[in-house]
Amino acid sequence: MTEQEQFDKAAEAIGRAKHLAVLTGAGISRESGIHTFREKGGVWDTVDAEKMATLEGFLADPEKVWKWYMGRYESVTAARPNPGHTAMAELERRVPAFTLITQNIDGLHQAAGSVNVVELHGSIRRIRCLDEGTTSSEWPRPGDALPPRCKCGALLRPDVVWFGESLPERAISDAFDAAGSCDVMLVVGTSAIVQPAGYIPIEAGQNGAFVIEVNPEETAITSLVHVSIFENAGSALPRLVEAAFK
Ligand code: BJW
Repeated sequence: MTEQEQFDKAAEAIGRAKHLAVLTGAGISRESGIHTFREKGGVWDTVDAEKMATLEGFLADPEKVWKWYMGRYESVTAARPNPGHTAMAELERRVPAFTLITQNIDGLHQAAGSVNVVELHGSIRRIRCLDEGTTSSEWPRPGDALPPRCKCGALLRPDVVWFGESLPERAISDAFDAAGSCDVMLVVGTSAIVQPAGYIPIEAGQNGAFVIEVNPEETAITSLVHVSIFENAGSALPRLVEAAFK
């Protein structure tokens, strides 16, 4: 199939979808200025994931991990949604049933107007008490003592999912329910390396869904999807939505 044929097939499937599920990763926020993880110059090129994105790393040096997350919080809250995010919010308004599953912690889908968002890896816009599990959006202010502590005295942490930690139960069950019931799945801007998120499109495909991938590069699931659009999300997604509902 030519690139144009693949694009047309994807648009046709989206236009006909009764339940469309979308899985997004860091690539969809790249054009909002947020780094991806595993590309050259990505997050894991500059920091050690074992030290910064595991509970063990956090407990070994909570101040260092908090300082790093404070910087990331600042860049995420300064970022704005791009046309890729906006196109996903538009899809939600057009398709009869729609589930947006994201691995991103940046909140940019919600900022673009998406409502039904399943956050698999939590949100950098919330903090959580390590003991009580209670969450709040009261992020520490620049100059506050780090690490911040809960009123109960326990350490507070960013409400994100680190390596070796379970994903939020409700999010994982909503995501796999959608993979089991959607007729079309669109996978955008993820290497699909991290599990269990990377398995969601595979599950959808095994359940008979038509799986479309939008990514400038090949990924761990490219050989398993029905159609690949090798483009940036910010340019491909608005055109895809327009072509699907013309
Ligand atoms: C564009 C673009 C543009 C660029 N447009 N596209 C062996 C087998 C199976 C599992 C494991 C295993 N060994 C270990 C595990 C478990 C582990 C795992 O999967 N590890 C892998 C690295 C192998 N998973 C876990 O630990 C998970 N928990 C779990 O499994 O619990 C059960 C368990 C418990 C105990 C032991 C074992 C299992 C939790 C995973 C948590 C992931 N957390 C992070 C950090 C979040 C917080 C933070 O940000 O600070 O989540 S890691 C990071 O990766 C982040 C992301 O959400 C996640 C996925 O990354 P993503 O989005 O795919 O980004 P990239 O960079 O990989 O890809 C970007 C893509 O965009 C690229 O393809 C580009 O081409 C593309 N792109 N520009 C469109 N403009």
